[in-house]
Amino acid sequence: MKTKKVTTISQFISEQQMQFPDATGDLSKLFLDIIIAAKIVNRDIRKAGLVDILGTHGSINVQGEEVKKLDVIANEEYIAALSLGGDCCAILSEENEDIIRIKNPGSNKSKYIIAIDPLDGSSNIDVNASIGTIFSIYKRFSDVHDEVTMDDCLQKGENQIAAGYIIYGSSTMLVYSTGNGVNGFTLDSSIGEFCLSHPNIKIPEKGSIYSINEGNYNEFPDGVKNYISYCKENDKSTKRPYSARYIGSLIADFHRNLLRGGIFIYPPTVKSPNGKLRLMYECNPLAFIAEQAGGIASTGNERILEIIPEKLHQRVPLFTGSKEMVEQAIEMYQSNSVQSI
Ligand code: P6P
Repeated sequence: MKTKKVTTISQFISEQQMQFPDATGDLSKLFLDIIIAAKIVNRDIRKAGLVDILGTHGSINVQGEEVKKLDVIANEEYIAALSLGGDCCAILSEENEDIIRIKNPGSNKSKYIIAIDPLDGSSNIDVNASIGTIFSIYKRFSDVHDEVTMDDCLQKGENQIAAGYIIYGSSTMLVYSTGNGVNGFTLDSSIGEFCLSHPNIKIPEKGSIYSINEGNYNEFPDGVKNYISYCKENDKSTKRPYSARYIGSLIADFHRNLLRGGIFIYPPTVKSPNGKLRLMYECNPLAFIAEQAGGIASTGNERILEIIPEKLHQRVPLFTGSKEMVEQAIEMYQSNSVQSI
């Protein structure tokens, strides 16, 4: 029986690095720090129901110990791995109000900054739905001998050196891009390695899945309501009505659409005029991946990757997925985006 060649993510990263003779290897080492944390978080998630780390942060478990929410634990594990690795100088985390400047010897001389959502979809943790880690990597502007500045962290998405996510689903996958296409790696727990399983991912130009929380329908702008009606119309030539799929976990909805084709929309609503999703560690990394896979990511009015960030945790609306579907949705949104009551 012909044995299938297995390419581990470490082998893949070093092969990629060899294409850049002047590469120092720092980015590769940073990726390996992320991979270590991903394996640790995966281990904790897979046993979450057994070791009483579900539930709300601060509650006391049967042993009288304080229960930490899994997303708090994930945050601590990513910060620990990135700090110990010494390959990044600062972290912007969804779980921390301010920038985490890493002072370890070596770290403060690193040129890389990470923006991360350690465990997105936390409301799904206790019901065993897929959740994910999302990350972006930037290069600092300021001199490595100076303190990391806010400007170093508030960079627009098109400055990303790399971006990716880990989805803890029916299998655990790491999907990332360094600007040369998108590749997916599935964790083979029997050898403890992420192995190349989805080389050169391209999102289908058209799809027949739309993902949006229709519970907020009455708060949507008219243009979004019109697009939802369009998705539901009977038209065989465009494979409508589309299928509605909404897991309520951004990574799960995004990943399905990336592989199958589809559109994900978190639009502005009356209550949240900038939508709910965060620019720096949700929309920017996923926009980078979407574009590298041939898709689109927009606020409905502008390309996500061109937004100049103003705040670390700012929110933006998100329309992302298959090129033709997103273009159609944006056209309908812009032609009639009167905010309806
Ligand atoms: P809603 C999860 O809490 C999350 O941040 C994303 O993962 C998900 O796409 C979104 O919120 C779901 O929000 O308002 O539809 O429940």
